[in-house]
Amino acid sequence: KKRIVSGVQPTGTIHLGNYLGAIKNWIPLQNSYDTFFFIVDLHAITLPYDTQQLSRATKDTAAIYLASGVDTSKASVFVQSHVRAHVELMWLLSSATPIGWLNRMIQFKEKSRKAGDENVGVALLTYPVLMASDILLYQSDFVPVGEDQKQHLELTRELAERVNYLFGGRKWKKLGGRGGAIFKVPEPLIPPAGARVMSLTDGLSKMSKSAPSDQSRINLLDPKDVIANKIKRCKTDSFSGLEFDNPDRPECHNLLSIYQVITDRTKQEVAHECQDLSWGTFKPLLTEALIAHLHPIQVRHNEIMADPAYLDRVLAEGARKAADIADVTLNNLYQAMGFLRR
Ligand code: AQP
Repeated sequence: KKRIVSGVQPTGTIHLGNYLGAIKNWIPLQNSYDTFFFIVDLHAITLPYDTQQLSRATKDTAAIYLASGVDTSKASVFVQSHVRAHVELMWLLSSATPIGWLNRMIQFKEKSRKAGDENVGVALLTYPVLMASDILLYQSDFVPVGEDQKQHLELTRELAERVNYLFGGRKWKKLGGRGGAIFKVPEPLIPPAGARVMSLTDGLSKMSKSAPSDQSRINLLDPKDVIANKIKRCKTDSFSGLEFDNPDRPECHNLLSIYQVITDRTKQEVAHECQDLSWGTFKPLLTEALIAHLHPIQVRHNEIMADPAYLDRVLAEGARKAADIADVTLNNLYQAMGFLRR
């Protein structure tokens, strides 16, 4: 079976962008792939954060995975920091990562500009190396991510090729030239719709956990009245009718795209249904569709959070399965890099 890994950071609350760009797409993949879905808590400390919140947000995120349909009889669900190989591999990979590759990363540039100099730790710069470790440890074939992670995934691919070139050679020869690179070079899986959900208050910025205004995003656990209020107040325009792909109407494209994905319909169907609608007619439709989709997830999330022993069991089992695979990759690399092994 081909393998898939993906994760979300337990920073703030999971929003519709994380859900449509990543989590929702995991569900059908579990049936045909060997899947590993983790909560990337080590990534959540790259900017100043609240230590009181981290473990709660980690559990919450795990419960959202399960409530969204991740099935533990098919997928392994675990917490990144529970599998030590992630950090260990990161150190080895750091030695093969040119610093210029990291300086080029758009997310680093944006986040460091916003955070201010004294809040920018080395970890914000080296974040993509940890992300590469997360992926390469599992010899993943595909990584389902939103559009914003494309550049980090490209770096992962380049790093895999570089390590295979630098350290894989001797091993390949020993294997009689049968292949057997240290890392598999993974491919991104970017959904055709929902890959870039935009802010409700500005159709040109991505919906994001760290945006200061909560009005800019739908959180997966927002109660019904909050969802209704956010949609009621979200930014629109004064054109008549509704349409996709008009560059002068980014908010319109975004809201129609959300409606399309949340109702599991094609772009053509939604374009046809909405072409003559006013905002006043469309907004209640969108609100209803969001509530109908998110409410059952919220109910399941609450049930899961009410049974912490169950969640602990799932995460322990997931970490055990993940560590078995991760340790093999890590040991291979130690060996290929010439370390004395015990
Ligand atoms: N707006 C988005 N549209 C589609 N996909 C998105 N993702 C994030 N935002 C959107 C996808 O969600 C997954 C997990 O993201 P993450 O938590 O690892 O980090 P992020 O991209 O930094 O998420 P945020 O919410 O935008 O946080 P901040 O505010 O810290 O930047 C990834 O697959 C991502 O592509």
